[in-house]
Amino acid sequence: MKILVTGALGQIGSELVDTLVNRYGSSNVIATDKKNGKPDFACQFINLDVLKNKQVEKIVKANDINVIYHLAAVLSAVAEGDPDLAWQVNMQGLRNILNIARKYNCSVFTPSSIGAFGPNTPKNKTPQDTIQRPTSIYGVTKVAGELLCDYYHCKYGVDTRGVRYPGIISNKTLPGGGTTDYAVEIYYEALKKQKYTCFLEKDTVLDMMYMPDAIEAAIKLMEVPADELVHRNAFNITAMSVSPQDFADSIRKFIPDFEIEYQVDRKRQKIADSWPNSLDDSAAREEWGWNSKYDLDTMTEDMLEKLSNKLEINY
Ligand code: NAD
Ligand code: AKB
Repeated sequence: MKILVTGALGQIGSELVDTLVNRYGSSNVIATDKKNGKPDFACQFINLDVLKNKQVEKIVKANDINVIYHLAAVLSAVAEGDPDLAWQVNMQGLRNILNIARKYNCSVFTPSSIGAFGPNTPKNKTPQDTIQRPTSIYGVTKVAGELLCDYYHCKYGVDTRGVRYPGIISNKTLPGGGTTDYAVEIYYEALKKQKYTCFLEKDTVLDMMYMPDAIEAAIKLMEVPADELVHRNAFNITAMSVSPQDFADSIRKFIPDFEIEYQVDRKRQKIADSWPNSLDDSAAREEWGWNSKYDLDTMTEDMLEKLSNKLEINY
């Protein structure tokens, strides 16, 4: 197996690459990103813009790539500020990857999001197959991406797979400009200042997940035999359904003086209000054995421990 990861310097990619390297060996993973970072990966890193078709093809061909984790994307808050960029990267970028996957017989993992749902989607226990009329440009690209992946599978036989990730919480790389970013910032600020000003309202409930579960989901889905999948693209997955107030209560179990206040950013609040409160992930559980390990408190304990080491702040 030779794996290419796009968008590898992002929140998810930076941790997925490490796990892929541990699992499949450093010579079998190539990490790429448009950004010029200083990656600490134990595998090869190449600068790659997924909009540059010929470059993508050159790398796939030269390295006999047969699995692509396509993570290059623009997230919801940034997308809303630049819808043209979001369309280019999230749609044209995906299309380029799918065309190359078709030509070189690669399987492709592409994450969708809770952002693929909209205000008239059932809010609680949102079903796997339901109304999808998102009102953000991010959501529009995510639904279209889900459909495009289905299309490439049905029409050309490309082995496309994907999950609808909820907000992901992690401690290695900061999130890239989404609506759920508060759920990461809150831990950094809890350690640095014992205080956080949240940009969403205190009772805005959204699905969330700790990074180790998110990585496990991607790899597990890509390893399952194809004939066991009915919903191959865009599986609902979740680990917890929580509000800013729930995060604050959980943090207070470890940092009793922690305080939270609210200064609502109307643009991100509007996006959050259009997303579900909780997903029904039974299709993922039934078809490929999806199960999360972390709940809110076990995640909080681990986040605070890891961040306290990273930031060298005791609590
Ligand atoms: P991120 O913003 O942290 O990282 C995206 C990476 O893509 C960045 O490193 C960026 O430099 C790169 N990129 C942007 N344009 C590019 C281009 N033209 N060519 C190559 N690279 C480019 O995003 P993430 O959080 O790691 O998300 C990865 C995927 O997971 C995305 O599809 C996102 O929609 C999805 N997702 C993420 C979350 C989450 O909470 N992090 C939740 C749901 C879905
Ligand atoms: C965002 O907020 O844009 C992402 C997501 C849930 O897709 N974290």
